[in-house]
Amino acid sequence: MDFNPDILHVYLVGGTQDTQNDVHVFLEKIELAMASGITAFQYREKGSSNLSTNQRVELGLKLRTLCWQYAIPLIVDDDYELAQQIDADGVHVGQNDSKIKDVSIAVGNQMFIGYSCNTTAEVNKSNAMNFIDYIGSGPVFPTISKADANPTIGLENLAQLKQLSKHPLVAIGGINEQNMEAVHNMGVDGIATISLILNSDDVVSTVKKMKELYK
Ligand code: TZP
Ligand code: MG
Repeated sequence: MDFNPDILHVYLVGGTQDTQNDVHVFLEKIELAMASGITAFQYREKGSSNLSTNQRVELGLKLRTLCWQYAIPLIVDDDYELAQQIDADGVHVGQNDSKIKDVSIAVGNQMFIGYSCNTTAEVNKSNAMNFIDYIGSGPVFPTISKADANPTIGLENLAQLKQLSKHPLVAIGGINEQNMEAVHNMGVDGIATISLILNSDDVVSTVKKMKELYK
């Protein structure tokens, strides 16, 4: 799949650790989010989650089917071998993950590549990497969803990173219905979230509000 920056608009990230390790609840919530109009989905199963490698592939293939059904790109966090096994459209790499160049060599001609960049130094380096398609920056605000999250960057730094980046930028971390408009106003290409959607009591309405930002 060719990379289109519009897929970043409403970017859901999640794994079974985000639904109390309940695979059925996870799949139900992801499908509801897809039916509600999310524009991308990243399967991010943490190393500490209960799932074995085979179970990740099995679940990944179900997500693959759902993403095709709803015409939503499937991105895998970090694990490019899993991404290959489930025929993902993209892979997302953090600064502490697999080396970005290794990922690019392994899957760069089959998949698009996202890269987490949270400082001006990281964005400057990423600007020289023609093989990446977008960057992810955050956490913008304090987050409950990532135990090892970096310090928050805040709105002003986010706007600065966006101005500096040659690549489209998706913002992540602590984004909620109250602050998402302010995040959008920083000029970012999309909003990525775990809990705003997965913990929402009304997923349809939450996704609708996010999509309104990019109308
Ligand atoms: N990377 C930076 S913050 C974060 C990730 C994966 C967690 C985002 O979760 P939430 O619930 O949207 O704050
Ligand atoms: Mg990662």
